[in-house]
Amino acid sequence: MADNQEHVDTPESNYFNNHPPPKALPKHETLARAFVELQVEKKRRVVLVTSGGTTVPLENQTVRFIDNFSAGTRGAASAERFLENGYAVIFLHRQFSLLPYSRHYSHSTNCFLDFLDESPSSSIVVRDEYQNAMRDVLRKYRTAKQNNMLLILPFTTVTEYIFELRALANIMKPLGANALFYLAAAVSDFFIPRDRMAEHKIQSSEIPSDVSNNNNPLNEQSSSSSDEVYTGYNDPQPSTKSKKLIIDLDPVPKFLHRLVDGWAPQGSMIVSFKLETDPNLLVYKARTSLQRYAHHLVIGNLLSTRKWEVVFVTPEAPHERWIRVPKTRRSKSISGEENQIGLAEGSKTTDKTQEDGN
Ligand code: PAZ
Repeated sequence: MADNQEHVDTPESNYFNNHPPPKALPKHETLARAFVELQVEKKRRVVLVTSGGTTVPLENQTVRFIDNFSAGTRGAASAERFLENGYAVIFLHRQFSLLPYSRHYSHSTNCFLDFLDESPSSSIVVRDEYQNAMRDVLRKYRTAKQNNMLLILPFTTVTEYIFELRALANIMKPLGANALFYLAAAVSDFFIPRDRMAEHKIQSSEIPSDVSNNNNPLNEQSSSSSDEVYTGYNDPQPSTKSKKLIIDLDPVPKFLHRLVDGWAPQGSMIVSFKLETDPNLLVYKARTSLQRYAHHLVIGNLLSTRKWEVVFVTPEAPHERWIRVPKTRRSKSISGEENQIGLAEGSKTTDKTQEDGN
């Protein structure tokens, strides 16, 4: 059986069998295969960094979708640290989220135009005060590109993400213990199965059946097959419709154990992230995840403090280790953006944090 085929009847295999693969997958696989072959030849370690949030479309021809929080800062910052530490990086990111290096000069808070000026001869130049910092970023970016150390691949939906993850893990098999998975993407836990998804834009008012026979939930609610309706209106009396949209989501099957038990190369290392908002839950959830999937490391973070502190939860003692950036070192980047803990950067910070008694 090919590694990317699922024949057993499990929630995971049903997911793959019931959803078409993303259109871009064959192209991404070709790029990834060539990239991995090169890294094997060069005996480099390769990390797959996932970054940004997945979407859950409400319609097949998608107008509306549910999104997951994540700007992609953690993933992009960590990718830079991995590159600086000799790793080749496959950067699987939510389309239009932050990218390694360019993140310093992009998005609304850091408009790249603010870094530029017009010289007396009308050429566009970088403003004097940003020259050093920008040169540094540019050199690192060029080095990564010229040495074929960085492969950037996008996803948008949760389904695309899962297909890409499986395919990339499979392509990374020849790397064996030289492969690392660093799963910082914020992946939705819920989705609408394809067979319950509206084809067209969900309507907020009833459409006469002679105009359209599409799957408007408002129309379907009055039909007898109400159990096939994935969205509907919360009013039992269609004549007094309250115009509420009820969305019925299924849990996304847990793919981490498939990654650990089958997709990932033997001997590879798997690091997952856990985001919570309730401080009382964070370590418990991170530990539970580690026990359930038996991978190597869960990095826990809270939404409100994620830029300054993370907790490493490991199977080995000390089991729980907090890494904090002391207040004095919460410097702003050249573009004014506050620094974010990346893996290598974070490890350094631990000692410093302990020295500072934080
Ligand atoms: O992308 P970002 O820097 O804004 O946020 C990073 C993060 C919080 C999404 C990441 O560190 C993380 O925890 N990812 C896993 C989220 C989850 O529990 O699914």
